Amino acid sequence: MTHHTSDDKNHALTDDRVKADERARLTTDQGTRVSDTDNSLRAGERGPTLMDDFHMREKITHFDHERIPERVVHARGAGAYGKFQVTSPLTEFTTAEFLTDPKVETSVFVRFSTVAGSRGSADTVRDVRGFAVKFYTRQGNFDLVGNNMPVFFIQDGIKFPDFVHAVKPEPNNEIPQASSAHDTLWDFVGLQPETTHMMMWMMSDRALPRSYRMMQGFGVHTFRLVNAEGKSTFVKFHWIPRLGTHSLVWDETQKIAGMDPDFNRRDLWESIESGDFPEWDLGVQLVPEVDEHAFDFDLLDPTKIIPEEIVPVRLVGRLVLDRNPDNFFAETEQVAFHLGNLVPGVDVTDDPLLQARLFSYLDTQLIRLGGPNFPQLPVNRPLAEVRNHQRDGYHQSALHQGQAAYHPNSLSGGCPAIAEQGAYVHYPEHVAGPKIRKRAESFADHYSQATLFWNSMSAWEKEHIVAAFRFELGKVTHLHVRERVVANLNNVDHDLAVEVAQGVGVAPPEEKTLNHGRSSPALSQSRQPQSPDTRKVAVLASEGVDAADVLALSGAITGAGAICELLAPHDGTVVTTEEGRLPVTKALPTVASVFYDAVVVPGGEGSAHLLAKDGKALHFLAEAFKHGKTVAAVGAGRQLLQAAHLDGDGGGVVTGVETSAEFLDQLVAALGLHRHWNRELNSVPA
Ligand code: HDD
Repeated sequence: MTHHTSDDKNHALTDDRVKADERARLTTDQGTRVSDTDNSLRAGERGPTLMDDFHMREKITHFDHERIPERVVHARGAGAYGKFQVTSPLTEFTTAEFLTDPKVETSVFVRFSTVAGSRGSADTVRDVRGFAVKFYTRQGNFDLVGNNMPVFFIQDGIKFPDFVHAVKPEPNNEIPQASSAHDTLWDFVGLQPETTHMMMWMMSDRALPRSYRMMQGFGVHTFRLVNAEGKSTFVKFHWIPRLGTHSLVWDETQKIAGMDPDFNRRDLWESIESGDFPEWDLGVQLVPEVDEHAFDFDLLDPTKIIPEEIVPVRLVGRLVLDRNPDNFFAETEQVAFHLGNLVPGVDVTDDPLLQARLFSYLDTQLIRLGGPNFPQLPVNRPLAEVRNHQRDGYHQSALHQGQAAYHPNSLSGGCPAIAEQGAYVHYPEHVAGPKIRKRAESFADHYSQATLFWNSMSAWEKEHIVAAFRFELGKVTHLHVRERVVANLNNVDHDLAVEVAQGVGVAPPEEKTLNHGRSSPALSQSRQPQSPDTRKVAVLASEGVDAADVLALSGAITGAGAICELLAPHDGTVVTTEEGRLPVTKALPTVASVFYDAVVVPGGEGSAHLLAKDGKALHFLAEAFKHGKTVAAVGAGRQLLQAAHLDGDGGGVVTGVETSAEFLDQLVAALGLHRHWNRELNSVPA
């Protein structure tokens, strides 16, 4: 892996950093030194506190004002800095320098998020994930504010407040937190069939990413690229993770939400700290303007994809995240994305969802960040020079010099002058039409692509989707709401509707609808790149573990790029068969199988004997098996599989008499598969 550093933005932030400094002395905000910050100033040891105590008043006042409104959606997130570099220049299509000059490394800040939960909610909930990228290009900031799903719930932004009110906790009791499994969401969904395609994605494993590093990103809308001749080409943006797109299991996500609500955030932070920099390819689907009407859906409809089999995804650039922020609030919380942050060569289309977004993002920052000067905040500040006549307002921190703050002027020598070169030019699209509140007829088909998605799923993905619908609708208390959703699903696929109906106790639809039979194989996660890279493997050990086994296992696991942790009933060290000692990475009571992708039990009679009586260890194995993970045991360690009733080889259960090369190869191969879906997972009582 090539190691980059996000130099440009990193360097530009140098003067903003307040470093911890041993020589520093405590002061007030005014710089006056303070010798006691533990006792307020009072009249006598047991007397009342005095107004004179400016230090106490300042300290408490600042504290009282430490909170800002959380984002109205995408409140919970995690971010990192990195670099983007174009690898296959798009010079033919755009003038944007960051997409055309392979020598240019563009600094970026990326924020991943969940949508519905509040700032303190859990990471691993069933939800869409935000994937917002701020490119600090030399031509100005460009924001690509996308999601990990390529379509959206609604076609027109005027519906966004309705949708968000429906999915957020219900207004009377603010229940449930960060969950779509409740009446108001499904009431809305049943009455608004344009949500159907997106709800298929939401009920799929895409809503449960294993890691932000293992998740695709999409610009969703059709955008435009504009070249030097002013010619426009439609474009869909894709982020494709080098590690493939992989997901957790529903049961696992619910447990993690309690045990480590920061699971995805921690994973991002730790991978960057340890130098396993997350990477994505930038992909584009390009459609010449003359082909605007060549599809059986409207390119302006954000509830539709362009199937990759029809317009292939060209890989054109690479994104690497290589630096964690210094301060969560200052950077990740105060970063402000906006679809209207465009640079020359990239433009928008008339997608009615996109158009509303162009209004919303700037507007929301004004209340969230308290005024119009938020672009001056370090994380938002462009690397490109900023010169204009915008002045004053809350939190203005620039010292604009000169007499004239208007254009045209002669008093400041006419400065800043209108740009003659490199200015943003809006694409001169011809528009005409009556003022009218009406959706185009070309937006009317809400089912064909929902069916396409369903048809493209493998058997296990279909099972997960049915289970998700059953869970979510099963939480809905109004029977008519369940019925309406099931009736709507009949428009997607009859078998799907019947299976969901059976699970949620409503009559299956009688009319057998026709499935068009088309599929887009690229949509299935079963076709994602597989690799053991950065997977986390637990090695279970106790006193008397076989040291040679542990050594061989950790060698093979780390050699394959995975992470190996030795877990024992207690922290510190464990005694090995050879009377040596091995350091324990973590004590079993502090962890759980759901934090790992695989579990291995090494040999050593003593260790196997102790663990076979340890409920936590047995549950660990059974639960890992239930979640489709690789479960392996060697030598005496195999006794544990028997004790956990998991004997039987194959399908990701790897056993060996000893840590032979063959056993280790099988283990690594199984690890690379991520999960083993051929198991009867529901029968495991864990
Ligand atoms: Fe949005 C935040 C993505 C539709 C209004 N949105 C927000 C974020 C992401 C998206 C990733 C978090 C940015 C961050 O990390 O700070 N939103 C999307 C996508 C959409 C979409 C991919 C559909 C294709 N959004 C959408 C609509 C509207 C909004 C239709 C309003 C009409 N979105 C907002 C917002 C937010 C926001 C209210 C909340 C906080 C913020 O902007 O900065 O303006």
